[in-house]
Amino acid sequence: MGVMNVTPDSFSDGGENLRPEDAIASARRMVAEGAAIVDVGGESTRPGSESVSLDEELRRVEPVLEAVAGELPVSIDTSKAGVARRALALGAEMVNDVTALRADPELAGVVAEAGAYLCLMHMLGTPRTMQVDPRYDDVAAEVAAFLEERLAFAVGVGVPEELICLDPGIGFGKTAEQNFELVRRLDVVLALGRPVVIGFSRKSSLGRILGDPDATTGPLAASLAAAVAAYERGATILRVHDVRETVEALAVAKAVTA
Ligand code: HH2
Repeated sequence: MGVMNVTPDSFSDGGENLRPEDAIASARRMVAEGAAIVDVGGESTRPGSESVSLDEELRRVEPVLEAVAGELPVSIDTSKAGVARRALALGAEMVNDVTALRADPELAGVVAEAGAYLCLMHMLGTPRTMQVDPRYDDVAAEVAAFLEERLAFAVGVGVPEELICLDPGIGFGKTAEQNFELVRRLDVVLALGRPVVIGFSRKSSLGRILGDPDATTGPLAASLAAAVAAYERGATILRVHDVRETVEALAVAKAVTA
């Protein structure tokens, strides 16, 4: 899953694809490089970020979706029913909601009605507060229990279980140690029986383990190691910024495990 942030402020690529023509070219490049899906987002959820209005989010993503959603496999990274509805009408196939259907009461119905794929992600708190001293007794068990409940909720409102994937939400209310533990103990989330998404790409835990306690991003080589580690533990969807390099790394990991 290639990351396409049409935002001025995303934590690692903010501003890069704010012009629709740049975003459209990047989306096409990601698919050419081997992405199975491009995740288009118009709102940053980096630690400390404030939410944007529906109009602003639509203004950012609509021109990109109009150009590519009918042509490429697209997921819309949004928590807003209004954005999801427009994206699905333009041909997006999946809704990636970092709030796992908790933010907008209308989103579940929009996904169910469209027969779209759905990604449910774990987050502790909100982007504004989530990195303020996150605590768990057992991070893997608590994240899995949350995802199990959200999965049951989504199925209950009419989203077929076979269209749903689960994501422990790397960096969303977790310390670096908790993020690494979630990948180490991915079997706890995999036990829920759905495909697991991991988005470790460029995240600050990668910079921190390399020795910078104030890192806000992580380098490419560390991102590739995280993707391979997650793949080896059973993740089947890797959400990444650097598609070509990740496809190359995963090709080798796959050749070894096959
Ligand atoms: N991470 C980000 C955004 N959306 N969705 C899922 N399912 N999993 C993730 O790990 C995930 C996500 C944050 O990364 P990015 O999009 O690069 O940054 P920003 O939120 O600042 O736009």
